[in-house]
Amino acid sequence: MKHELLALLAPIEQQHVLAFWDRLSPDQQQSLAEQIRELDLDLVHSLVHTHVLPRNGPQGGSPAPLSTSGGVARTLPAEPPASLAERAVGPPAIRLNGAGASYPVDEARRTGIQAWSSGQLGVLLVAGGQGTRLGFDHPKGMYPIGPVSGCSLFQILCEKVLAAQRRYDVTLPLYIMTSRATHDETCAFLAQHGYFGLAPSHVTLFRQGSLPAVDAQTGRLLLESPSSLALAPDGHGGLLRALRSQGVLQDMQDRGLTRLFYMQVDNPLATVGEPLFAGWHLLEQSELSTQVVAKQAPDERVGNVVEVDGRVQIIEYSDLPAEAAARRHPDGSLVLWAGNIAVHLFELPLLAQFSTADCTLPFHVARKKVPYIDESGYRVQPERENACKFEQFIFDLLPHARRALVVEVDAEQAFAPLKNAPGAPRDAPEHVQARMIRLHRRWLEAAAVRVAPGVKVEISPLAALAPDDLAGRLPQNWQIEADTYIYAAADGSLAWRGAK
Ligand code: UD2
Repeated sequence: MKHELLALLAPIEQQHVLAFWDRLSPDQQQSLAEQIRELDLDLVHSLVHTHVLPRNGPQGGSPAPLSTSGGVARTLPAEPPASLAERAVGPPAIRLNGAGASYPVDEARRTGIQAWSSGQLGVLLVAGGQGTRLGFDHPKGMYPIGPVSGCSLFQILCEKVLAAQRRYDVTLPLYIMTSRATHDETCAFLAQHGYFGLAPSHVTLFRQGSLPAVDAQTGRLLLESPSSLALAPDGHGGLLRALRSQGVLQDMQDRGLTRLFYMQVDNPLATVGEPLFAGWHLLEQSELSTQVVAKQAPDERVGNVVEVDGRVQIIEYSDLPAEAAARRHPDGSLVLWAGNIAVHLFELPLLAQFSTADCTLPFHVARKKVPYIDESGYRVQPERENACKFEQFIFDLLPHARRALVVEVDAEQAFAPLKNAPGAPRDAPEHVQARMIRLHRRWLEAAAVRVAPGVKVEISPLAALAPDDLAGRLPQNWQIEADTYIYAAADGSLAWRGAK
């Protein structure tokens, strides 16, 4: 077996990963061999020669052709972000005040209700990220974010899908993309909780691919242990590869789906079932629609939805030069005003068109600290960014969509991402919970409920997916004096309790 592996690795000068082979047990040898065989070694070679070695001076080789499994995969063109930024302007969009809309709101609402009721819409939840910034040693979806209930992100988002199914009297198949890092625990967690009321046959968990981390200087594959490579999820753009390789696209087509509502696991305010976004998406015949929020500051850590040469693109916050981010109009508003909140509506044909083996999204390279095993077998915990990790971003499809609609939403209602550990200056659990409480307090006060200052309130999506679901169902002259979680009793009536 070692010779077979050497024959694979030597041509791309990566045979060092077998340095400890002779000391490994048969099981360890088998496991390392499987990891090596699963790698697209042409892709790895191309990534190293395109993105790693050229950065480190003249010895970097010429970019090897990117060919996967013998075929030649064409990388979709991607201009460097800094040069894109020079020509970037704010995208045409449907703004919160209705400006930019070519159709009246009530027509968009009617059309959106039809879309959600059509049986052709599925929901895609991306949950493959490693969530390292959160410091939570389980998949992020398991984080108990509910301010009073302690419900996990998975429970809140699954209940939104279930609530939308009930509202529109339809099945909304839910697809959850996991990764090698999150798959097993996520499967067990959802099964253990009965998929939070969803029919198991309508919930599909599928695993995205992994890509290896390489040494940022030499481009050599890093070993996480003597018998395993340092691997990481291949980015949410890995969705395209997984749709095909995991048979998910076929499953969606078999169920008659034609579009997908896409959201991230870290945003409990994702607007599942909200009709306007879907309505405008259909009326404008958009292939890839994106929700944005008006950025509050140039350096806000969200992708920048921009227009360049007439095409909508996203320049990630980490790639946007500060000068471009800070540009303002004479009225003081930001030129690059639109923050990507990673809520999209995809037409399935667009995903099918770009999930074939002959083209692939551009790769983004991130320099990270990745622990590794050195030549003598010791585990090194690096002090600095020693490695390159490779990711693809699904939003790089935007410039390839015939029509890419941008719709502004109110962050207070639609966006509260959980990114960082408690105590961080932004996007920590306390910030997410505060925004959830503010939103549900507003819903209750709009229904003439008085909520005492400082009291935490939380409403389960099964009790209300939107404020109008509360009308006529709350006690008259209700005054809430203590932390309260409002949920749906078994008979569908509203019930409430304090924190457990
Ligand atoms: C993401 C967006 C950013 C903005 C922000 C809003 C990217 C690159 N940037 O920033 O523009 O929209 O979110 O909150 O997306 N994921 C996978 N597989 C992967 C990597 C990520 O499923 O291989 C999921 C991950 O579970 C999470 C989401 O994608 O739900 C975002 O991933 P991230 O945390 O790496 O992206 P972030 O927060 O830097």
